[in-house]
This record gives sequence, C-alpha cells and structure tokens, in this order.
Amino acid sequence: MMPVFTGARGGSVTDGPGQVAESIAAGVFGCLSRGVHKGFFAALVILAACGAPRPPLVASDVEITRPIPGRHMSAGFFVLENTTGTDIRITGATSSQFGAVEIHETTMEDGVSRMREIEALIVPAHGSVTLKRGGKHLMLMRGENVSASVSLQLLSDGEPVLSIEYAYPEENP
Ligand SMILES: [Cu+2]
Repeated sequence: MMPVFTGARGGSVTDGPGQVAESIAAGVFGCLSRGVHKGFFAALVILAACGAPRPPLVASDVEITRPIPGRHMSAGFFVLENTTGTDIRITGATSSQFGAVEIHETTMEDGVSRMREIEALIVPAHGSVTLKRGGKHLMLMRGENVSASVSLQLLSDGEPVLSIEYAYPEENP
C-alpha cells in the first residue's frame, strides 16, 4: 500500500505545476497575440480566460463639452489607454444622441487654428493617446437630448470596442 500511495502522489506533484505553468504561458501568449485582431468580444473572452483584470481599452479624464446653442455641436476629450500588446485603431464613434461623430485634429497653420477630420486614432500597444483642446478630439454633431449625459461607442473598423458614459457636472446657478 505504501509504495503505491507514494508513487501516485509523487507523480501528481511533479507533473502538476509544469502543466499549469505551460497552460498559463499559452493563455498569456494567446492574449497578447490574438487579443485585438478578433474583435472586442473575442478579446474579452480571451482576457477573461486569462484572468486579466483590465479590459483592452480604458478611457479616463473624460470631458464632453455642452452643445453650442444653435449649433448642436460638442467636442469630446479623454485619455485612451491600450492595455494589450497590439495597436488599436479607432476609426470612428457613434452615439444615438448625435447625428454624426468624427475624429478631428486641430493644428496651427500660419498662426491660424484649423481642424480637419482624420481617418483613425491609433492607440499604441501598452501606450495611450490623449484627446485634448488644441489637438486630437471627437467632434459630436447635431446633438439632441444632450442635457444630462452623453453615451457613445468607439468603433474599430466598424466593431464597437469601448462604451463611454459621461454625465455633465451639476451647474451652479
Ligand atoms: Cu473638431
């Protein structure tokens, strides 16, 4: 009885950790190599399987200006962080509260501030991009029912990759 028990126990102890380490390594490698390519939902599933605590894209310091009266136009500023090992390309955004959302960049040309639409916003692997006044920003046009909050979805090649919810701060009379 003793030799059998010891043998079985010894075998499981020596094999166990190696297999676990291998499957963790495979899972992490899967996260890094496949996370973004297959789209947001696949990335979520893979990351969840790995036990990774953070989503692929994180938005912080969100500010959306109040629509300009009569023009129904707002600008969106925030920091976008990419927690994955693959660049993420933001190609647009949608919001049910706006007729159109474009990605813009403000530049100075001969001392004059101009803004133009840009094709995509690249959030570099393990890096971030900052949308700010005088730089890249979201332009939200033809706003309706934009009094208390704004809800928008960032798209990567047509697929939603991040929802942003923004509540306007209370206005002090
Ligand atoms: Cu603009």
